[in-house]
Amino acid sequence: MNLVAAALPVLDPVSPQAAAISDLFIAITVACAFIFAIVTTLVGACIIRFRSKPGDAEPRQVYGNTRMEIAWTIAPFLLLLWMFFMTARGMTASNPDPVAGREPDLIVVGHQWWWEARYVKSGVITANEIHIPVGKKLLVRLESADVIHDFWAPQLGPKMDMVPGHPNTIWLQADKPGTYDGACAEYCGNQHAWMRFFVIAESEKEFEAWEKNESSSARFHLVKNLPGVDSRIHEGWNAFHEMTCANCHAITDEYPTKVSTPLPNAAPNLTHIASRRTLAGGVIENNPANLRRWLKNPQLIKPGCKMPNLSLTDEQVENLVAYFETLK
Ligand code: HEC
Ligand SMILES: [Cu+2]
Repeated sequence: MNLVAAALPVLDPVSPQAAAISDLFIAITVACAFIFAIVTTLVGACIIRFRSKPGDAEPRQVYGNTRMEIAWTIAPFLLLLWMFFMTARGMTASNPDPVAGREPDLIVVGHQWWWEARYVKSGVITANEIHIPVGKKLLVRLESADVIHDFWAPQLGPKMDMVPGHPNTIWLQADKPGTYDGACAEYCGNQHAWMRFFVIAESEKEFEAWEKNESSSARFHLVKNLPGVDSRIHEGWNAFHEMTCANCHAITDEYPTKVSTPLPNAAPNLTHIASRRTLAGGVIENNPANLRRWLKNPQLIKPGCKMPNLSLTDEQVENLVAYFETLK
């Protein structure tokens, strides 16, 4: 199953929208394979049956066959008509119209080269990891902050363009719990290939727990008051808020901060950075060693990305890593 999903996700759909695409793909592939088999068999049979043998006279010359010509015009016409209706049906089933007037559950914004996910009701903002409750059909509004991107989680539904100034909507649903890969499907600049995301489908309960944690502010204020806590964490907090980081990234904590409203969204929200699996659109796993490498010089890891090399000292990097590791 997982091997199939990895090789050809279209064969392992987990939502009715993706199943519609999968069914269409299979039906048309089978029909085409059938035609291919008939044509190759007939050509093969003719090559053998009518090959020239020594002593053959000139074969009988045939100048047309009305019945056959009608047949080979009508048969492909009917076949194309069938494909047309199958495709039209698949298109409607894979991308049903949004209910008029319904607010989206989720807004996903494509940025060069990462994804911002905003949960409309709870106000949760996260990046590159979209949690959803299993079996629920969520209406997602797709926007872009810069150029045209394309949202695509192959096992969950169709591709949909994210066009600057022209939001599109899509239904997002997963009927089985799991982690589903997604990627940008429209070339959008040099790090397009590292614009990956996950959709994590979990039970209603797990989803609620996740959303509750995400909507809480950073836990630094708790940690700070514990006796014996690493002073690095405090220094890291200072570094984040005193340097330019907070102009692009938001971390909401219960400390008076210089973070302005609306929160800066030029870069991923870091309030719960330590709970995410990857960094920078999936380019590296999220662990302290990689976080260190990233902060030391993001341009080495994701050349051209919109986070400049800030030439941090080793000391500053260590402090920031210590602080970020508390942001669960
Ligand atoms: C000019 C805006 C800008 C500034 C300033 C900036 N960053 Fe970033 N940062 C980004 C962008 C954009 C990304 C996402 C890069 C990508 O995935 O392509 C990012 C990614 C990150 C990530 C990975 C986040 C994730 O979820 O993948 C961390 C951690 C991070 N920055 C920390 C910092 C720290 C610490 C500072 C200050 C020392 C800082 N950034 C300053 C723009 C900025
Ligand atoms: Cu893109």
